[in-house]
Amino acid sequence: MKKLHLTVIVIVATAVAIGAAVLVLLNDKSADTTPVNYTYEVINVYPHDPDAFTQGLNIEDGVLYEGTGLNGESTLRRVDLETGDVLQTYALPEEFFGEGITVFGSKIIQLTWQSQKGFVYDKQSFALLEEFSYSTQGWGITTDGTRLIMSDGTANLYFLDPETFEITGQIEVHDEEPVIRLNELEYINGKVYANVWQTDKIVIINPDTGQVTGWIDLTGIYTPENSNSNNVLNGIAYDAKNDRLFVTGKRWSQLFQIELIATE
Ligand SMILES: [Ca+2]
Repeated sequence: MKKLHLTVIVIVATAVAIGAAVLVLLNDKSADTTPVNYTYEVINVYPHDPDAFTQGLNIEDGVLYEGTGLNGESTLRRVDLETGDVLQTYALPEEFFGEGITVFGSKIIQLTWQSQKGFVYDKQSFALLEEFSYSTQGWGITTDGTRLIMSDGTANLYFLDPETFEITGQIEVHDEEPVIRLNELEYINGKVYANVWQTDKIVIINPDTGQVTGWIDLTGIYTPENSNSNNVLNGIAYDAKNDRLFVTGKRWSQLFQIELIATE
Protein backbone atom coordinates (compact mmCIF):
# COMPACT_ATOMS: atom_id res chain seq x y z
CA MET A 1 0.00 0.00 0.00
CA LYS A 2 2.82 2.38 0.90
CA LYS A 3 4.55 1.58 -2.37
CA LEU A 4 1.40 2.38 -4.36
CA HIS A 5 1.04 5.63 -2.44
CA LEU A 6 4.60 6.59 -3.27
CA THR A 7 4.08 5.74 -6.93
CA VAL A 8 1.02 8.00 -7.08
CA ILE A 9 2.97 10.82 -5.46
CA VAL A 10 5.81 10.40 -7.96
CA ILE A 11 3.37 10.38 -10.90
CA VAL A 12 1.58 13.49 -9.62
CA ALA A 13 4.87 15.27 -8.95
CA THR A 14 6.12 14.36 -12.44
CA ALA A 15 2.88 15.63 -14.03
CA VAL A 16 3.16 18.92 -12.11
CA ALA A 17 6.78 19.30 -13.19
CA ILE A 18 5.92 18.63 -16.85
CA GLY A 19 3.02 21.08 -16.62
CA ALA A 20 5.29 23.76 -15.20
CA ALA A 21 7.87 23.13 -17.92
CA VAL A 22 5.19 23.47 -20.62
CA LEU A 23 4.02 26.74 -19.07
CA VAL A 24 7.58 28.08 -19.03
CA LEU A 25 7.99 27.11 -22.68
CA LEU A 26 4.68 28.75 -23.63
CA ASN A 27 5.64 31.91 -21.77
CA ASP A 28 9.03 31.98 -23.46
CA LYS A 29 7.40 31.52 -26.85
CA SER A 30 4.93 34.35 -26.33
CA ALA A 31 7.69 36.63 -25.01
CA ASP A 32 9.77 35.88 -28.10
CA THR A 33 7.05 36.39 -30.68
CA THR A 34 5.06 39.35 -29.40
CA PRO A 35 6.34 42.42 -31.28
CA VAL A 36 6.99 45.66 -29.42
CA ASN A 37 5.06 48.67 -30.69
CA TYR A 38 6.94 51.95 -30.97
CA THR A 39 6.00 55.53 -31.53
CA TYR A 40 8.58 58.27 -32.12
CA GLU A 41 9.97 61.57 -30.96
CA VAL A 42 11.51 63.97 -33.49
CA ILE A 43 14.99 65.01 -32.30
CA ASN A 44 16.10 67.06 -35.32
CA VAL A 45 14.72 68.14 -38.69
CA TYR A 46 16.98 68.62 -41.70
CA PRO A 47 16.26 69.84 -45.24
CA HIS A 48 15.82 67.17 -47.92
CA ASP A 49 15.66 67.62 -51.70
CA PRO A 50 11.92 67.65 -52.53
CA ASP A 51 12.76 66.28 -55.99
CA ALA A 52 14.54 63.21 -54.59
CA PHE A 53 12.39 60.10 -55.09
CA THR A 54 14.18 58.38 -52.21
CA GLN A 55 14.80 54.67 -52.66
CA GLY A 56 17.96 54.14 -50.64
CA LEU A 57 19.43 55.95 -47.62
CA ASN A 58 22.66 55.43 -45.68
CA ILE A 59 24.75 57.56 -43.35
CA GLU A 60 28.44 57.25 -42.64
CA ASP A 61 30.68 59.76 -40.86
CA GLY A 62 28.00 62.44 -41.02
CA VAL A 63 27.61 62.06 -44.79
CA LEU A 64 24.40 60.79 -46.32
CA TYR A 65 24.39 58.50 -49.32
CA GLU A 66 21.09 58.47 -51.15
CA GLY A 67 19.73 56.54 -54.11
CA THR A 68 16.78 57.95 -56.04
CA GLY A 69 14.37 56.35 -58.48
CA LEU A 70 12.19 56.98 -61.54
CA ASN A 71 13.37 56.50 -65.12
CA GLY A 72 15.45 59.46 -66.21
CA GLU A 73 15.70 60.79 -62.63
CA SER A 74 17.59 57.97 -60.93
CA THR A 75 20.78 58.94 -59.15
CA LEU A 76 23.34 58.01 -56.57
CA ARG A 77 24.20 61.06 -54.50
CA ARG A 78 26.31 62.24 -51.60
CA VAL A 79 24.39 64.68 -49.42
CA ASP A 80 25.36 67.04 -46.60
CA LEU A 81 23.15 66.07 -43.66
CA GLU A 82 22.93 69.54 -42.10
CA THR A 83 22.13 71.53 -45.24
CA GLY A 84 20.63 68.89 -47.51
CA ASP A 85 23.02 70.08 -50.24
CA VAL A 86 23.79 67.47 -52.88
CA LEU A 87 27.60 67.31 -52.95
CA GLN A 88 28.09 64.68 -55.67
CA THR A 89 25.81 62.92 -58.14
CA TYR A 90 25.97 59.96 -60.49
CA ALA A 91 23.04 59.79 -62.92
CA LEU A 92 21.87 56.36 -64.02
CA PRO A 93 21.06 55.76 -67.69
CA GLU A 94 17.40 56.49 -68.41
CA GLU A 95 16.41 52.84 -68.81
CA PHE A 96 17.18 52.15 -65.14
CA PHE A 97 14.86 52.88 -62.21
CA GLY A 98 17.19 53.16 -59.21
CA GLU A 99 16.28 51.45 -55.95
CA GLY A 100 18.06 50.68 -52.66
CA ILE A 101 21.70 51.42 -51.90
CA THR A 102 24.14 50.26 -49.26
CA VAL A 103 27.73 51.10 -48.39
CA PHE A 104 29.98 48.04 -48.20
CA GLY A 105 33.59 48.87 -47.32
CA SER A 106 34.97 51.14 -50.04
CA LYS A 107 32.05 50.41 -52.35
CA ILE A 108 28.44 51.44 -52.79
CA ILE A 109 25.93 48.94 -54.16
CA GLN A 110 22.73 50.07 -55.87
CA LEU A 111 19.76 47.99 -57.04
CA THR A 112 17.35 48.72 -59.86
CA TRP A 113 13.65 47.95 -59.77
CA GLN A 114 12.75 45.69 -62.69
CA SER A 115 15.97 45.46 -64.71
CA GLN A 116 17.39 42.67 -62.53
CA LYS A 117 20.67 44.55 -62.50
CA GLY A 118 22.74 45.96 -59.66
CA PHE A 119 25.63 48.41 -59.82
CA VAL A 120 28.81 48.63 -57.74
CA TYR A 121 30.52 52.02 -57.38
CA ASP A 122 33.68 53.33 -55.79
CA LYS A 123 32.45 55.11 -52.67
CA GLN A 124 34.68 58.15 -53.15
CA SER A 125 34.63 58.75 -56.90
CA PHE A 126 31.24 57.13 -57.73
CA ALA A 127 33.09 55.42 -60.60
CA LEU A 128 31.11 52.39 -61.81
CA LEU A 129 33.20 49.33 -60.97
CA GLU A 130 30.96 46.37 -61.70
CA GLU A 131 27.45 45.18 -62.56
CA PHE A 132 25.66 42.10 -61.30
CA SER A 133 22.36 40.32 -61.93
CA TYR A 134 19.57 38.91 -59.81
CA SER A 135 16.37 37.09 -60.69
CA THR A 136 13.84 39.07 -58.60
CA GLN A 137 12.81 42.71 -58.55
CA GLY A 138 15.15 44.98 -56.61
CA TRP A 139 13.70 47.11 -53.79
CA GLY A 140 15.86 47.66 -50.68
CA ILE A 141 19.37 46.64 -49.68
CA THR A 142 21.48 46.79 -46.52
CA THR A 143 24.34 44.84 -44.95
CA ASP A 144 25.14 43.18 -41.64
CA GLY A 145 28.82 43.75 -42.38
CA THR A 146 29.28 40.25 -43.79
CA ARG A 147 26.35 39.69 -46.12
CA LEU A 148 24.16 41.90 -48.26
CA ILE A 149 20.48 41.76 -47.34
CA MET A 150 17.97 42.52 -50.10
CA SER A 151 14.19 42.97 -50.43
CA ASP A 152 12.11 42.54 -53.58
CA GLY A 153 8.66 43.85 -52.65
CA THR A 154 7.46 40.51 -51.28
CA ALA A 155 7.79 39.26 -47.69
CA ASN A 156 11.18 37.74 -48.53
CA LEU A 157 14.61 38.94 -47.55
CA TYR A 158 17.58 37.50 -49.44
CA PHE A 159 21.13 37.19 -48.17
CA LEU A 160 23.81 37.73 -50.81
CA ASP A 161 27.54 37.15 -50.90
CA PRO A 162 29.01 40.68 -51.20
CA GLU A 163 31.66 39.61 -53.71
CA THR A 164 29.84 37.14 -55.98
CA PHE A 165 26.26 38.42 -55.35
CA GLU A 166 25.05 34.83 -55.14
CA ILE A 167 22.08 34.19 -52.83
CA THR A 168 23.29 32.35 -49.74
CA GLY A 169 20.04 32.35 -47.79
CA GLN A 170 16.45 33.53 -47.66
CA ILE A 171 13.81 34.20 -44.99
CA GLU A 172 10.12 35.04 -45.06
CA VAL A 173 9.25 37.96 -42.80
CA HIS A 174 6.19 37.23 -40.72
CA ASP A 175 4.21 38.47 -37.78
CA GLU A 176 0.91 36.62 -37.57
CA GLU A 177 0.93 36.71 -41.37
CA PRO A 178 3.72 37.28 -43.89
CA VAL A 179 4.63 40.98 -44.08
CA ILE A 180 4.74 41.92 -47.77
CA ARG A 181 5.99 45.02 -49.62
CA LEU A 182 9.24 45.25 -47.66
CA ASN A 183 11.05 48.23 -49.13
CA GLU A 184 14.03 50.30 -47.97
CA LEU A 185 16.19 48.48 -45.39
CA GLU A 186 18.62 49.28 -42.60
CA TYR A 187 20.59 46.88 -40.42
CA ILE A 188 20.63 48.17 -36.82
CA ASN A 189 22.17 46.32 -33.86
CA GLY A 190 21.42 42.82 -35.09
CA LYS A 191 17.97 43.55 -36.53
CA VAL A 192 16.73 44.52 -39.99
CA TYR A 193 14.47 47.58 -40.15
CA ALA A 194 12.25 47.77 -43.24
CA ASN A 195 9.85 50.34 -44.63
CA VAL A 196 6.55 48.71 -45.55
CA TRP A 197 5.61 50.30 -48.87
CA GLN A 198 2.65 52.70 -48.87
CA THR A 199 2.35 52.68 -45.09
CA ASP A 200 3.67 54.84 -42.24
CA LYS A 201 5.15 51.72 -40.67
CA ILE A 202 8.65 50.41 -40.24
CA VAL A 203 8.91 46.75 -39.27
CA ILE A 204 11.77 45.37 -37.14
CA ILE A 205 12.86 41.88 -38.14
CA ASN A 206 14.95 39.11 -36.58
CA PRO A 207 17.19 38.21 -39.55
CA ASP A 208 17.76 34.68 -38.23
CA THR A 209 14.09 33.69 -38.27
CA GLY A 210 12.13 36.34 -40.19
CA GLN A 211 10.06 36.92 -37.05
CA VAL A 212 8.83 40.49 -36.57
CA THR A 213 10.08 41.82 -33.23
CA GLY A 214 8.72 45.36 -33.49
CA TRP A 215 6.51 47.83 -35.35
CA ILE A 216 7.30 51.55 -35.56
CA ASP A 217 4.31 53.76 -36.31
CA LEU A 218 5.44 57.04 -37.90
CA THR A 219 1.94 58.36 -38.57
CA GLY A 220 1.94 62.15 -38.63
CA ILE A 221 5.68 62.67 -38.94
CA TYR A 222 5.32 64.48 -42.27
CA THR A 223 2.49 65.90 -44.34
CA PRO A 224 3.34 65.87 -48.05
CA GLU A 225 2.99 69.21 -49.87
CA ASN A 226 0.76 67.59 -52.48
CA SER A 227 -1.51 64.59 -52.64
CA ASN A 228 0.70 62.44 -54.89
CA SER A 229 0.22 59.01 -53.38
CA ASN A 230 3.69 57.91 -54.50
CA ASN A 231 5.39 60.29 -52.04
CA VAL A 232 5.47 57.81 -49.18
CA LEU A 233 7.72 57.20 -46.21
CA ASN A 234 10.87 55.50 -47.51
CA GLY A 235 14.44 55.70 -46.30
CA ILE A 236 16.03 54.62 -43.03
CA ALA A 237 19.63 55.46 -42.11
CA TYR A 238 21.44 54.60 -38.88
CA ASP A 239 24.55 56.39 -37.65
CA ALA A 240 26.06 53.59 -35.56
CA LYS A 241 28.89 55.73 -34.16
CA ASN A 242 26.53 58.28 -32.65
CA ASP A 243 23.44 56.08 -32.29
CA ARG A 244 21.30 58.36 -34.45
CA LEU A 245 18.33 57.15 -36.50
CA PHE A 246 17.11 59.05 -39.56
CA VAL A 247 14.04 58.66 -41.76
CA THR A 248 12.64 60.45 -44.78
CA GLY A 249 10.33 59.82 -47.72
CA LYS A 250 9.96 60.13 -51.47
CA ARG A 251 9.99 63.82 -52.45
CA TRP A 252 9.80 64.87 -48.80
CA SER A 253 11.33 68.29 -48.12
CA GLN A 254 12.42 67.15 -44.67
CA LEU A 255 14.57 64.42 -43.17
CA PHE A 256 14.06 63.54 -39.52
CA GLN A 257 16.28 62.29 -36.73
CA ILE A 258 14.00 60.31 -34.46
CA GLU A 259 14.07 58.34 -31.24
CA LEU A 260 11.84 55.35 -30.70
CA ILE A 261 9.50 55.12 -27.74
CA ALA A 262 8.00 51.77 -26.80
CA THR A 263 4.27 52.11 -26.18
CA GLU A 264 3.78 48.91 -24.23
CA1 LIG B 1 18.93 52.28 -45.44
